[in-house]
Amino acid sequence: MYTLYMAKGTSALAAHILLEEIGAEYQTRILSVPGGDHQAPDYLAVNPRGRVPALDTPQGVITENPAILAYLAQAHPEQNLAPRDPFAFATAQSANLYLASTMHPAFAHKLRGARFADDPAAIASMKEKVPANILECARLIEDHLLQGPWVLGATYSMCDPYFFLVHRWMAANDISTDAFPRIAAHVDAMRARPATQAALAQHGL
Ligand SMILES: N[C@@H](CCC(=O)N[C@@H](CS)C(=O)NCC(=O)O)C(=O)O
Repeated sequence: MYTLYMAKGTSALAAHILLEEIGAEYQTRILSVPGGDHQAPDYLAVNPRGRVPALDTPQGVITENPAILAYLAQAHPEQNLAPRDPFAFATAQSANLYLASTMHPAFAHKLRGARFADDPAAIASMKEKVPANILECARLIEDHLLQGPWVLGATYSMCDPYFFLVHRWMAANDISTDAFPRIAAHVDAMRARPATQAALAQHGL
């Protein structure tokens, strides 16, 4: 039995979709980020980083989206959600880590500028730059990372639930998927899957 610590509408959606895809036994603990639940002592005891998601597993807690996704894929090898060849696995990790280390932080500058600067003008300037940075990330994903129809090509993998967040980060910055046919087709293919639908429903989306 897994426990997914999540907040609705956040990047926890990726692990949530993968749990549904696997058909794993899990429960959710729903936190409110605006309500500050992620900074409350009982949650900091689970994840001292004070972020969601966190996944409690029979071996302990895992944090960071790419680590959670890779763990779930490797803990359920029969589901074929991660390549076994080292180079192919590294390619999958490279795609997921691009989201974790570049696109998600670029998005975070919209709301979390105060983590990077104190000067209100600097914060405003960072915020202003977010749509351009998200657009640049989307272009790289369209042209280089999303092979189509799935991220890794013909086979659905641990990367797909994470890349489903891309269009949400784009939409939050008023960037349409119209000029991004691979991303648009990926969104449609993801939405057609019962696991995605089940997770979205639990996020009220
Ligand atoms: N690097 C972390 C980032 C997680 C993260 O920033 N989650 C957001 C929700 S999408 C969060 O907890 N935000 C609360 C905050 O930044 O205080 C990961 O990939 O898991």
